[in-house]
Amino acid sequence: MWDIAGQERFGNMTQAYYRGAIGAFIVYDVTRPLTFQNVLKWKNDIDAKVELPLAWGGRSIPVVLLANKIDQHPNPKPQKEMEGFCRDNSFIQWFETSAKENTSIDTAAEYLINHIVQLEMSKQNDSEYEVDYSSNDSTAADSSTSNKHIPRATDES
Ligand SMILES: Nc1nc2c(ncn2[C@@H]2O[C@H](COP(=O)(O)OP(=O)(O)OP(=O)(O)O)[C@@H](O)[C@H]2O)c(=O)[nH]1
Ligand SMILES: [Mg+2]
Repeated sequence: MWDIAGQERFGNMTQAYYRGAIGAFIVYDVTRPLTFQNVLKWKNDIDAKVELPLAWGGRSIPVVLLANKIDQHPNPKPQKEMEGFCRDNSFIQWFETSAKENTSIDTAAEYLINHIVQLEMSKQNDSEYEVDYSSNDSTAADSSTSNKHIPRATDES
């Protein structure tokens, strides 16, 4: 699992993180409207640089949108607007979360994982392809790092 830093200066490095990914969260901060403006930049970046394995149809990877820090601020976007935004921009779902208060984090993770499992189950029977997880990683500089967790400052809190 990779946690990509949001700063623009990391923009050119994203391809290495995305390689082999089969799902993603895009997190914005409801207290900082500018971060919502960047959501589509990240979605387009993901869609341009990674797709599902051929055996799963090779389409865009599922992406869940998280409106984070609802402990500090109610999400200023009405539910209808968020639903429309997700439909228009191919997010599979969105959740209001608080990483601080552990609100809806598990729910969001389970939603994405369930979606991925459904994709895998629906594709594996009728496909002539075998899913080869290693192929997506074959050009990584060090394939042994492909599953590592990046410690975050917030892990301890
Ligand atoms: N109140 C509140 N604070 C939060 C929440 N989630 C994160 N924070 C705080 O927001 C700040 C930024 O959190 P990070 O996890 O570093 O955010 P990030 O998006 O990973 O930032 P970059 O990696 O620099 O792009 C930290 O001070 C966190 O403690 C939340 O749900 N509620
Ligand atoms: Mg971070």
